[in-house]
Amino acid sequence: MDEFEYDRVRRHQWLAGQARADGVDRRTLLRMTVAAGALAAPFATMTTASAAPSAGPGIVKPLPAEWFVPRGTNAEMRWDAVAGTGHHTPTERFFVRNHTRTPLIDPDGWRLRLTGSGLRRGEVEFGLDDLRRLPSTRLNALIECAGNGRSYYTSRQQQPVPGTPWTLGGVGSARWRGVRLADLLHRAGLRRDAVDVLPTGLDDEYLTASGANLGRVRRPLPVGKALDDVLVAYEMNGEPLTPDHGAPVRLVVPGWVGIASIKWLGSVEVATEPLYSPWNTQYYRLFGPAHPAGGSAPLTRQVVKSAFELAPDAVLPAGRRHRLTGRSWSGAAAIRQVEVSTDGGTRWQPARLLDEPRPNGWVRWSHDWRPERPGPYELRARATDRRGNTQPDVAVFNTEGYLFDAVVAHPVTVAQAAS
Ligand SMILES: Nc1nc2c(c(=O)[nH]1)N[C@H]1C(S)=C(S)[C@@H](COP(=O)(O)O)O[C@H]1N2
Ligand SMILES: [Mo]
Repeated sequence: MDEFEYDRVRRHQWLAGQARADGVDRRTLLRMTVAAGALAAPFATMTTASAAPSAGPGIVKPLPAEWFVPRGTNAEMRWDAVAGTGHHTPTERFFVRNHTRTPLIDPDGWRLRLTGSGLRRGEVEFGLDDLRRLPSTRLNALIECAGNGRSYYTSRQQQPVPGTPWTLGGVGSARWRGVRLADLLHRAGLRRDAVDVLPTGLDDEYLTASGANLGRVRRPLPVGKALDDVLVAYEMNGEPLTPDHGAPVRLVVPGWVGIASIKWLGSVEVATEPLYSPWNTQYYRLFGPAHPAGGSAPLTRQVVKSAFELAPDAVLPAGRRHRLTGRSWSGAAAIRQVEVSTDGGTRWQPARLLDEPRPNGWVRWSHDWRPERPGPYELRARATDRRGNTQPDVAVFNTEGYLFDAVVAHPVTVAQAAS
């Protein structure tokens, strides 16, 4: 079943009253259902709520200013800090996105509980040793926040949006190791008519800015994706997971928006009816004039993006050759080509790709540039993936500022070379 078909079936189940909304106001949803009709994804509520401001960062690892930009409870990776660091993002420099704060979980007492109507023999538990004894799988995958690039809706397109104002550093790549979620589900006795799984984190319950308690961070996944390539990971870049990135165990959902990759995994409910949480109803859908009245379907795959490994407003001496480097990625397919413009978007030249393009990963690239005249410049990079998705000049607006995919102008200053 493809994602579209899946969503259709789910919607049908919802309309037939066979779904369960968890922490979502059912009356509101039903009203929207009637208003939106059966074709639009009908169960979303309109909202402009954004994350509560943080009391403190709640992040365990050090966040030196050369590596990170602090963003409330989150930390954004600085692109100039990862030039030359290899294909994957070193764990110490990996961005952090926390709804509340990083919990410290005792790995010895930790259990993963599988529960729900979608299991044949009832609840099953796994400890960390149980997971480590099962056959393991390695996987390269990016984690990228759905809001990565959000600030450009406001700064480049004059379309103000609430939420964490990420530039392009809400993304990282890592080598993960763990057990396929498919293996755990099959061991636990997955029923053939199960449709959704709901992974839940062990971090604190999430309070919105207006004080509503949305409960623990959790977001349903269709069984189709869960059985395909989702990993229950206990290792990142060859080491046990660190606290900020989900220790002892997190989900890794390749290609999808970061919220799918639940950290500090505590339980997975498996159900024969569609499941809902605020994270696939009022958040992580597209709302706005270009989208269906009740909001888009829940977000799945990430879009195409490119970033230069340069500080904003970097200063480069004139009359010298500079090797500009950067990375491009897509949630839908491997990258096919990357073009660079150094003249404000008039002429484009192909960048040199430094990695074999693969799905679920980024390609590093370089472009040599020798600016002669001092002054301000704007550098642009534009990628296209193997499905033909390319970066537009303008991203389609949505009220929460998700999935920004447009080409980003990177300002630099070319300075008179010292003689
Ligand atoms: N339990 C839990 N899982 C979570 C989150 C969270 O706050 N709590 N944040 C999600 C979001 S929005 C993103 S983008 C990724 C970020 O993963 P990272 O902090 O390892 O970079 O984790 C996801 N998993
Ligand atoms: Mo995110």
